[in-house]
Amino acid sequence: MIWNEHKECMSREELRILQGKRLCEMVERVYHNVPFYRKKMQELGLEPGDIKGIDDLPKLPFTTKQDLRDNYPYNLFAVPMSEVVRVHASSGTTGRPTVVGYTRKDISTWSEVVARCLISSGVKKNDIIQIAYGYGLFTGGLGLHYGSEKVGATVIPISGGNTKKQIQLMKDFGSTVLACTPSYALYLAESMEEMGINPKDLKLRVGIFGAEPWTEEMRKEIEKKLNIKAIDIYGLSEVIGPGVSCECEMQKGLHIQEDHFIPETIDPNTLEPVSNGQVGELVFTTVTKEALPLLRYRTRDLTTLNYEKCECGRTLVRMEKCTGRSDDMLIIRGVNVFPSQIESVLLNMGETNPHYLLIVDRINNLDVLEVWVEVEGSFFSDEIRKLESLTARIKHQIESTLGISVKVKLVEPKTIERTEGKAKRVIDKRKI
Ligand code: DLL
Repeated sequence: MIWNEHKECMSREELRILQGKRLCEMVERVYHNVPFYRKKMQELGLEPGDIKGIDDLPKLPFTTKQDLRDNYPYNLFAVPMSEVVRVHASSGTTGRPTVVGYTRKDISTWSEVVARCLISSGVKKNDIIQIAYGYGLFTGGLGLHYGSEKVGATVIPISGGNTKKQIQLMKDFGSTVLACTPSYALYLAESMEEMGINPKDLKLRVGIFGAEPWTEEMRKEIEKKLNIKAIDIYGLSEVIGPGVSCECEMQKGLHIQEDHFIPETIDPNTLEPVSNGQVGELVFTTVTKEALPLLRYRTRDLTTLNYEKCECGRTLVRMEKCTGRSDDMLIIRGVNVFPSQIESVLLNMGETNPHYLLIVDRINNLDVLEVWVEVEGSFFSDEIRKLESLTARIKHQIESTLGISVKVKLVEPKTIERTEGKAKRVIDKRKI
C-alpha cells in the first residue's frame, strides 16, 4: 500500500519541478526571516532571486550542527515563537543540546512523512503499535506516535525501558508492531527467552527500527529471533526527526521523503558532490519546514543514493543503510555521544589527566560504555576510599552530562597508548 501515491510515485521530472518551486519559496523565506542565513548568503554574493530552481541548490551555503549550537536556542527559527507549538532537542558536543522547533504545520508534515514510512513498511490501520522509543525531548517517541495516529493504528505509548513490562504488555495487548532501536529489539528478544516467552506465540509481525546504525546481519538476527520483518527507519532531529527516510517492504534501501527534504551526497573533505552511486556525506535541504528550515544541512552520515525506480512503485530516491559517520559521534543506547563531551568533563574536574579511552561494547545486546581515565600515580598509593570517591565523582559528572550510565575505571599514567598522530579515543567493539 502507498499512503500518498501522488507524492511518492510522481515522475522524477515532476518531482524536480516541485522541489525547485518549494526551494525558491524557502530561500526567500529564510533570507528575510533568519539573519544568520541572510548573512551567509550575502557573504556568497547571493540573493534569493539567484535561486531559480533545483539546479541552483549547490550555490547555497552549507549549515552544520555547530551553526545550530552557535544560535542556541532559537536564533535559527524562521517564525515568531508564538507560531512554535513544540520544541525537541538532541545532545551536542558541549553539553548544549541542539534545539529544534515545529509549527503546527511542521507537526502535520512530520506526521505525514512518518505515516508514509509506516504504510511503506506494511503497517496498517488495524495494527497495534508499541512505541518503545523514548518520549520527551528525543524525537523518536512522539515522532512515531503522531505518524501512527495519522495512519489510524492503535498506539501503545510505553516509551523506552521497563523491559519486563514491555514484554508483558506486548503479550497481553497483542502488539503487532514494535518501534524501538534495533539494539533494544535484540535485548527484548533475549529477555523474552529468559522469561520463557516464545515470540512465535506473540502477534508481533513488523519492527520499525532506527535512531542508530545497524547491519544486515543484525537485521537477520532480529528477524529470526522475534519472527518479524525488521524495517529500517532513519531521521535526525534537525531535519524533522524519524521519518526522513524509511525502507519499503522490498527492504532494498530507504526511500527519502524528497518532496520535503532534498538530499545530496558530498565528499566531506572537498564538499563537492560525489558521483552517482558513490559513498558520500548526506546533506539535506528542507523545503517545507516553517520553524526551522535548513539550507544544505551536513548530517555527517555516510551513504549512497540510488535513483532507480523501486519495485514497490515509489519513485522517491533510496539511500543505503547508514553505517558510518564522517565525524566521531557515537550512538550509545540511542543517545548521541561525542568523545569531546567526556573530555570536557574530565578536564573540568582537574584531578585527572586528559588521557582517556572510551570502550564501547554490546553485552547481552545492550550497549555499555566504559571510560578509562589516567590519574596521577600517587593516587594509587592512597587509600582505596579516595580512589573510590574519585571514580564515583567522575561517573556522576559524565552520567549527568550524557544522560546514560557509564562504568569508570581509573588507570595509572601511561596505561593508555600514546600515538604520534591522532589520539585513539574510542575502541568500539560492537560489530556494527
Ligand atoms: O535518532 C531520530 C530517529 C528516531 C530516527 C527514531 C529513527 C527512529 P537524533 O537523535 O537527532 O534523531 O539522531 C540522529 O542518528 O544523524 C544518524 O547518525 C543516526 N540515525 C538515525 N536513524 C538511523 C538509522 C533520531 N536508521 C542521528 N540508521 C543521525 C543509522 C541512524 N543511523
